[in-house]
Amino acid sequence: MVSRRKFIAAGTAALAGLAVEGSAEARVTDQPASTNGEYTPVIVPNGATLPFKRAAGVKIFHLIAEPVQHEMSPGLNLECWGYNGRTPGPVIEVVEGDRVRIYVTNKLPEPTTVHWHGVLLPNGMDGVSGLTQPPIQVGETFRYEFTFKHPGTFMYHPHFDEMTQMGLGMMGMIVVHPKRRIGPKVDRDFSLMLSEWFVEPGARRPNPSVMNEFNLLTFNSRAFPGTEPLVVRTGERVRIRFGNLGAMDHHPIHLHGFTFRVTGTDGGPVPLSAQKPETAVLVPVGTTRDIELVADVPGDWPMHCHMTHHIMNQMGHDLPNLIGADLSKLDAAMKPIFPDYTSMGAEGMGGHAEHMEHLRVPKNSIPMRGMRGPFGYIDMGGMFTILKVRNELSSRADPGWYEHPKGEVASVATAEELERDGIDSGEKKETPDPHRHHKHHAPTRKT
Ligand SMILES: [Cu+2]
Repeated sequence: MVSRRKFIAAGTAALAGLAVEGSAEARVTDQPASTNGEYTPVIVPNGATLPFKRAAGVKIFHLIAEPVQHEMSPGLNLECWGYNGRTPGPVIEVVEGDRVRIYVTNKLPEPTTVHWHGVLLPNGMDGVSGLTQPPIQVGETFRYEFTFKHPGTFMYHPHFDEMTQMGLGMMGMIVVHPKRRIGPKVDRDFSLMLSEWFVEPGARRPNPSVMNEFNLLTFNSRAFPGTEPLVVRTGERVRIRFGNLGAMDHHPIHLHGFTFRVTGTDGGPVPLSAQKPETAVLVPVGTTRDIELVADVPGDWPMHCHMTHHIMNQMGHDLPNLIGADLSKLDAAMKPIFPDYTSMGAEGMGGHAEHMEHLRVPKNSIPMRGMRGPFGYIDMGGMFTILKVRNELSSRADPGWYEHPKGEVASVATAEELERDGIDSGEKKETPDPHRHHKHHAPTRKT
């Protein structure tokens, strides 16, 4: 029996008292990640970069490890752990050769450390509790200081109680721009952290102890429909940086509409001779991958993990296989007991995501939730977002749904077309209704 239940189965501390050494020109200023034309600043959908101050040839950052309130998608608010009020933590963005001093304050209920994944640095700055440093006790602030020697996409995360701290959201990306540009200039440079979570429907805290049953898969700790689209102008060169600090799963990230090349990993830039065209990139746990493409075709192009269980929201997996079963007797028997009972699965799962919007589900849960699109319901969630490519853009805000040129949308074939091309559809000949759809997919826009 498939029941509904089965499915449901900023930092606060200022940089006070920083000693500024050196000459009179050494001054501390609040500084956004301003580029002076050095590089294209990174864009963090649903996220932020970490502000820094400059002092005597050093960039000074302050990370605060702390519990955070986090909306994973509309309707799902969680108590996570992160940095500076968010998960993932803000992106640390620097330039090759930068010397940094990174203060880490621990406001968690237990010790922590920060490891700088992929960064080449002195051993004592590596952030491994017990091995290269003592843990940062509750309330303490540690200082890390090193020079970013090579460009690339790296990550930071705790190396203390990793399962709990990372399972609750403690991770972040590091972007090191090359001192001298490698390859063509990119117009848009995006950063996405891939993570996986288990949140019991209705619960407010992710459970970090599960090993396989992850039911929320996220880009920058947001599950579709909570993911902000990537908005670009037609013809722009786009870089997308992926990092994976999930516990167990590697993610083949697939982009529709384009081929791209993998131009970098957490080892650094990939030489041109080793770049090959791809449409999906596997991002294994504990690695980063940079891809680059020219967005030369306008439209709404999905970008998602190709593991189908990773584009669902809070889907239970201990379900019997009911494909093809006759459930009418079961439905009739259940109605007097549970008036809103609906068995599912005999004709596949399509449409049930939309149905879930109307069912009573536990508060603070998004079982199988998707989103209403221009042609009906998009019954996907999780690790799914949209690359929106437009000829005209007045701003970089979400431009809404793509307006397709006339005649460029797949639609029901007419009787004349079938006849013309000798296609026997097996259907009785009748005038087709161009707006006929599956019962759950009433179109909201005329095609
Ligand atoms: Cu995946």
